[in-house]
Amino acid sequence: MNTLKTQIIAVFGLLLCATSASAADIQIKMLDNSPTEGIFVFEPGFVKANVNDTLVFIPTNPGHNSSSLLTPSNAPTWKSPFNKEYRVKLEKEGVYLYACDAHKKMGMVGVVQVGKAGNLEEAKKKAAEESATMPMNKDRFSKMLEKVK
Ligand SMILES: [Cu+2]
Repeated sequence: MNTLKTQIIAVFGLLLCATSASAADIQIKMLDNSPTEGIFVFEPGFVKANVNDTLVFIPTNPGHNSSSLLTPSNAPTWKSPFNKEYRVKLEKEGVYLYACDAHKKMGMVGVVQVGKAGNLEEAKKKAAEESATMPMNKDRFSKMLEKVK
């Protein structure tokens, strides 16, 4: 009987762990150069997250920041200081676009999908406007947005 009780308690414990699979920190490095993605990148550039996850921008190389270009309606915008670790909590569903203020023109941009991408068309429009001003890597936004499902 005692063994059964122990087993039941153990199963309950496991269930609790599984259902409270809680909000995650998602690290995004700010890099001068990536062997796979080229120069001036956020890595990973595309992130799929859950509501209440937190983006953590890591100043792996100096000279970068993170600044939102588009957030879902009623989600706050952000603008991080340069060369500082910076956290953005994702409390609303939708697509987020952001860039490094110093290197946006070089395509240092990123896309985050949180839950359902209700504002995808708006995001694509904004991304196309921004991409049109980039002399290089103007296909980065569209490649990332293709991953939004
Ligand atoms: Cu930068």
